[in-house]
Amino acid sequence: MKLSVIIPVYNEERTIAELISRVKAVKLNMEIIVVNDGSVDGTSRILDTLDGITVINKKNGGKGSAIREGITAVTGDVIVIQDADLEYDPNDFVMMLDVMNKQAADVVYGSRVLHEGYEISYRRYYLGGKLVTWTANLLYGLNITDEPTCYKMIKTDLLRSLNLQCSRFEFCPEVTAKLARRKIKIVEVPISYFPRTIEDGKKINALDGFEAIWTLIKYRFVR
Ligand SMILES: Nc1nc2c(ncn2[C@@H]2O[C@H](COP(=O)(O)OP(=O)(O)OP(=O)(O)O)[C@@H](O)[C@H]2O)c(=O)[nH]1
Ligand SMILES: [Mg+2]
Repeated sequence: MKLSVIIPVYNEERTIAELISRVKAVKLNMEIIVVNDGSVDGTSRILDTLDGITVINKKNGGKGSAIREGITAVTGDVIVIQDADLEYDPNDFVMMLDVMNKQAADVVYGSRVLHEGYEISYRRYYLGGKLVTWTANLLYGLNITDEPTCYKMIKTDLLRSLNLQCSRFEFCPEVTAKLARRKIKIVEVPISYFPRTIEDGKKINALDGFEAIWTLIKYRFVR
């Protein structure tokens, strides 16, 4: 099985090179697709110097639009989303893929909450994540612990068939909602998490949290 790692990136000059070298260090059959979402800092220049990756340059449209563009270029059997920061540990791909194979699952989510010693950056992000997860469980009868996790590993054919419409951070709730509507099982595994601060470049905010909840409601009640 070949893993396709999609990395949406917008203005991450401080972390992109280190992140890509960490992903490359993972011993798996994989391809790395970096979607540069109209970065205006040094990101593009850094990407030009790196080899062994596929780079797609596009006009800025948000994380969801970047991922959708990335999906069209994938040649692997399984896709995982990797942010261009250092909040997650790509070594967790190995275990996630293993669980996917052993449990014959189509979808594996890495849960930060299930990991012992879960680190919290800001209380509001933690609570926001909890609220989004709780809403997803309530609306779709799920029983997951970390809906907004970046580490969503999904079979390529399945992810393509979801016909995603998202542009920004509503990627996560749209995927979860559409999987749940089809009654596709989401297997969760514990993953490590090293939260970054807003000064470090974290971009998501409270409005994105409300948009996530609205997206969950929309796909629950509207076709
Ligand atoms: N804000 C923003 N981020 C983008 C855009 N395009 C791609 N990204 C990338 O999306 C990723 C997530 O941004 P973060 O600010 O770390 O947000 P987060 O809280 O980790 O968000 P999630 O993991 O998506 O829940 C980063 O790798 C960004 O570089 C864009 O247009 N705007
Ligand atoms: Mg992040």
